[in-house]
Formats: sequence, structure tokens, C-alpha cells
Amino acid sequence: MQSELRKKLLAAFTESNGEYLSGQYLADLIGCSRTAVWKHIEELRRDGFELEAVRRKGYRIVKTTEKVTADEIRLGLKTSLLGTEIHYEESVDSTQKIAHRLAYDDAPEGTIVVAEEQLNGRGRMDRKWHSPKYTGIWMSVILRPEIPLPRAPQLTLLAAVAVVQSIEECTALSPQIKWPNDILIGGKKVTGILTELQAEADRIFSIIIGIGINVNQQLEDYPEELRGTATSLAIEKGGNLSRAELVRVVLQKLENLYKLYMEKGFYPIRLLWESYAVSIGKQITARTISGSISGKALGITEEGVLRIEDEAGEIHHVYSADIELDS
Ligand code: BTX
Repeated sequence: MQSELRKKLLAAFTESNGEYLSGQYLADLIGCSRTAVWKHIEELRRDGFELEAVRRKGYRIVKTTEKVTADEIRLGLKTSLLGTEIHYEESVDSTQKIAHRLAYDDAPEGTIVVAEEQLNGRGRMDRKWHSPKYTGIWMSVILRPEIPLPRAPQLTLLAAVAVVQSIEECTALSPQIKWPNDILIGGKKVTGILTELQAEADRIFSIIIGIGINVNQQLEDYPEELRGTATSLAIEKGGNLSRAELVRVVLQKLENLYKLYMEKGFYPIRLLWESYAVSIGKQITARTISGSISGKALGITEEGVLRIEDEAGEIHHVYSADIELDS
């Protein structure tokens, strides 16, 4: 975890918008000695940041690291809840696993776990999520909303809207959502979202939202079996993106929507979600654990459950499934 001093230092550089900050100014602002400031500046340099130091003017950051370290994310982050604690690792089994442990150990709401690589990234229903090094965003966010258990799936839909808005903002691409959690560009998957809970029968302790975004992969970075179904923002846009910048935008959008949700409920989120949904109004087949249902996707309920009308006019409520558009 980052020290409070380091957090304040990065917040000051965020506010400065590229202007020089003097050692004395930083020392006064943060409440430490100029030597302590200098020590932290040297540490940032060691971690790969380029800082310019000019006599009588002070310091400014001229180049960042292209990684998604806590420092890198914090530089420019303006959220008030999400990312107040950032847990970073180069390589992990799964960020979900670490987030579960932190949540169990009372990590505050808004804590995030982010890694450069996952060796055992998790998808839904025990599937794998391919998470190669330095290419994507592999991140878990801990939330602690006081909502009844059946409303938890709404957070998956909320997260999907936040990611779509973020991709729109950072790339001008137009992603779509396939219920419940796939984000597609040109019919190929660019993001997966996995929501897991720590709960008792009627009480949620934490909701852990796992977000995997394919950012800078090229087609050859994917295993053979994913090349027909997966894509990345770099492939679609034709050029690499700053992953740290995208993390910041995702955290900001997620925070905005989460606050809206806690204030006004699911309705505004549902409207946004439906405006991005690819499957609503179409003929689809939903494959659930207990079998398949084909029919017209009518929309989602207030709980985020998919409603399908079959040929006989019967309405089915689908809680968890993979869906395909019928051609
Ligand atoms: P899902 O079950 O909807 O999708 C998993 C399926 O998607 C796989 O079976 C495979 O066919 C395909 N797939 C695997 N990797 C990729 C990829 N990189 N791009 C496109 N398609 C792929 C989706 O589950 C939920 C994924 C959540 C991932 C995040 S990353 C951070 C957090 N930590 C963790 O372990 N999981 C979450």
C-alpha cells in the first residue's frame, strides 16, 4: 500500500497540471521536511518516472512509466471514493482472490486491486480469463453497498455501463453490451466483468467487481481459440492507449454511476444500460445451467434480470446465462 505522504505528493503533482512545484512548497503542503520530499522524488525516479528538477523553480513530472502501479494510477486520479487504497502487484493468480482477502480483512470501500498480469484470471462459471502481462487492465474493486442481496446483480450492469462510457471517452469507439456482462466491439469481446459477493443470508459484506479490459493486445497475443471472438482497444482503434489513464477514467465513471445508484436507485442505470444493449428486442437463445430458452429479449427487470418471451408468449426470467443472437 502507498504511504499517506506518497499519496499527498502525487495529489499535488495532479493538481499542478505540469507546473513546477518547489521543494519547500511540497514540504509545507505535505507536512514533512524537504529531505523527505527529495527522498520520495528519488523513489519515484527509481520506479521509472522522469522528473525534471530546475533551480529556483522546483520539480515536475515529465514522463510516466506505462505501467499500472499505484503511483501511476494516482497521478491524475480525481475520485473521492474509488482508489483511495490501491493494491498493486506485477503478477498475481487473480486480482479477485486478493480482493476477497482484503475485503475479508476489512479493507475500506473503494479499495482496488490491480495487476500487470494474472496467471489464473477467472471468468464466470469457473472459466478462465486470459490476462497477459502489460497489455490489459486486470482490476478488482471492493464496494460495500447497503442493499438487499437480490439487487447485487445490478452492480454488474452498472460496471458494464461505466466501462462502455470510459471506452467511448478514451477511444471514440462505440462498444455494446451483451447481457449481462460482455462488452463487445464489432461483435468481439473486449471486456469481461465478474461480480462476486461476500454475504450472509440477508446481508452483503462486500461486492467485488472484477473488470478485465483488453487494451493493447495484438491478435497474436491471444491463444488460437480466442482469436475469432476476442479483440482489444488497440486492434480496434489502431494504436496503443495509456492503461493507467483508462483505469482512472473507469474509476471516475464507476464512482459517478455508483453515487447516482445509491441516491436514485437502479432506474437511471437501467436506462443507460438498455441504451447500450445489443440484444434487447432481438431473437436470442439463452443457455443456462438448466437448459436453453429461445425467444425475444424484452428487456431487464428492476433487479437486472433478463426477460425473454418464447414463441408461446410465455415470459421467462433469466438470472444467469450465456446468450447468443439468433440469425
Ligand atoms: P466470462 O465467463 O463471461 O468469459 C470467459 C470466456 O471468455 C472464456 O471462456 C473465453 O472463451 C473468453 N475469454 C477469456 N479470456 C478472454 C479475453 N482476454 N478476452 C476475450 N475473451 C476472453 C468474463 O467471464 C469475466 C472476466 C473477468 C476478468 C476479470 S480480470 C480482473 C478480475 N480478476 C479475475 O480473476 N477476473 C476478473
